[in-house]
Amino acid sequence: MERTLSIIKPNAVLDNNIGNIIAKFESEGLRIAAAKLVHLSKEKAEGFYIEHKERPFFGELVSFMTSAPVMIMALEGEGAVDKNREIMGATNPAEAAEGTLRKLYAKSIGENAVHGSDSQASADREINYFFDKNEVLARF
Ligand code: RTP
Ligand code: MG
Repeated sequence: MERTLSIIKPNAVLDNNIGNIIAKFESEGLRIAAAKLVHLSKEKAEGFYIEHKERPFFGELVSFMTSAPVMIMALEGEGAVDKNREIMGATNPAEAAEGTLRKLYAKSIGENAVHGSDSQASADREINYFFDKNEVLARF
């Protein structure tokens, strides 16, 4: 059984869409294995997005991700990494397919409602970055 990291970003939390987004994951067969609502520090957000450190949008990204609370989850299910990326849709909501979370809840390419790990290696790193081992539930 695969796991992936999902973050409901500040714009979707402020718009009161946490429940709608979780309902979509559950209806697609993903199960929540860990979850917390937190307000990220600048240091924690920078460390999470370290691979984008040299990108022109890095400052804007960190400032957005620390602007309000985020809901961080480990999602579990068959093919969880790819399934979550499919449910999210394209990074840019203008290119996201109908019915995807970004089509429904993103405001812009920056404020795009959700994050999802892009590979199993990223998922393992990202889940360990935010959760202690004993906070991620075994299959149930
Ligand atoms: P994510 O990591 O958040 O799941 O999104 P992603 O893989 O689809 O996109 P990625 O290339 O990893 O970019 C990370 C996040 O940076 C913001 N971004 N802003 N202003 C811009 O041109 C720009 N490009 C990317 C987005 O919030 C994106 O999700
Ligand atoms: Mg990414």
